[in-house]
Amino acid sequence: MKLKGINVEAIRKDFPILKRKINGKSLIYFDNAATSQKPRQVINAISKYYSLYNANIHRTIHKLGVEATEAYENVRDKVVKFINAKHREEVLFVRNTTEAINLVAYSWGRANISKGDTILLTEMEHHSNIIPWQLLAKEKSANLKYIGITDDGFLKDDEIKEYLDNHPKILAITHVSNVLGTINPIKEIVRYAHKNGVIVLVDGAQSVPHMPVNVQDLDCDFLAFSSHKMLGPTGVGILYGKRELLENMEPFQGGGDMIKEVHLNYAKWNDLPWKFEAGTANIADVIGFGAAIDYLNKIGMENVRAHEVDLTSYALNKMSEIENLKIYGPIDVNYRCGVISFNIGNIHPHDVATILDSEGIAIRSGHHCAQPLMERLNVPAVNRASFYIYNTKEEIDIMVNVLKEIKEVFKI
Ligand code: 7TS
Repeated sequence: MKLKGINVEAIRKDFPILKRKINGKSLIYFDNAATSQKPRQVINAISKYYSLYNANIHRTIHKLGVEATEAYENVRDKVVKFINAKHREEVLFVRNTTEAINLVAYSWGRANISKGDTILLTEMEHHSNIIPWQLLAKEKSANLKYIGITDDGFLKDDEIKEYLDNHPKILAITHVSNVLGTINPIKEIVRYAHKNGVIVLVDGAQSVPHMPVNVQDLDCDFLAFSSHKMLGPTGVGILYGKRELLENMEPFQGGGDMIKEVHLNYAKWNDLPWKFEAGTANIADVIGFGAAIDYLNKIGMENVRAHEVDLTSYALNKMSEIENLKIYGPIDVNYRCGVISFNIGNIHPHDVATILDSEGIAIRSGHHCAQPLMERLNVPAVNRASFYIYNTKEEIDIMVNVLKEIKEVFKI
């Protein structure tokens, strides 16, 4: 089962959950865009921290505290390398992608957005890259504008240019759509945005786990992503920001660790990156995230991407053979990730997901926290199968067979 550098059989042995039976069937986990499963290396790293060197960080000189601080800060270095940031001060630990975007909307947004300014988004954003900007726009009487989508699931090129030419203050855009799977041409968009003096925040929640992402190459100003979608634990996210921007931003939250000195009536902020890490950090899960990065590095992100391209083109072919099954998003796998959203006739997605679940197959159905996109597609909901390193073509065959049975039962 060796696939373009990936030994899926060996990988699967590292994931204890894949041994589970669901309704007597082997679990087929196709809900990776929501959260990925965790290998034993990640679970063990968390357990080892609590068993052997649990202590608070950045404040103690005892052995356990030093070990915990080193382990936590080592993970920052791993993230710096993983996304090729220029400086370690540019990588901040937060709770998730959502918190990373809220941090920018709060700290950068409140200082830089004024009445009448435009915040540019796209119609394929996840709610977490819409709501923080809606809150900001309301507070500042600013405008929101959305780049539209073609029927093939791409951003409209002419609108990208037209809207950027009108000098919005910021473009907040997803790298990969969590519904359509579309990979947006971020590097080109950033270049065009910068020509117009526009800051760009990239939502990397669905890209960083699945392909090589290099912030210096993309030249984006901010990048947000979550550990839990890339083999790591929940409760850890990353905000990358260019040093100069972060230096000029006020803190997001106040409290311990983010200060240098505090007096009764004033305080001085800590250096980057700690200025933005108030309170006791999620130490254990950051350490777990480090193990996840090690795991992905061992496979190689090029190989992760190649495996998913292979699975996705296989699934797209098989699924397109099913009459009345509509697939959303680009058909060419060069422009899409391993996320396949679909509907079968007018069968409600929750019915499809329930029947698949009875066969041990986990997919997601619903609006996928992208209601404006659902409105654009003119559907209330879709089914979504999303793949990762431990998935196989055999699993896709099993899903496709059940989908065919569903079609028969519903007489579609
Ligand atoms: N941005 C995108 C593109 C996402 O897909 C998600 C989560 C988020 C942001 C938010 O990430 P969080 O870790 O802060 O929650 N997407 C999904 C999904 O598609 N199904 O469940 C969560």
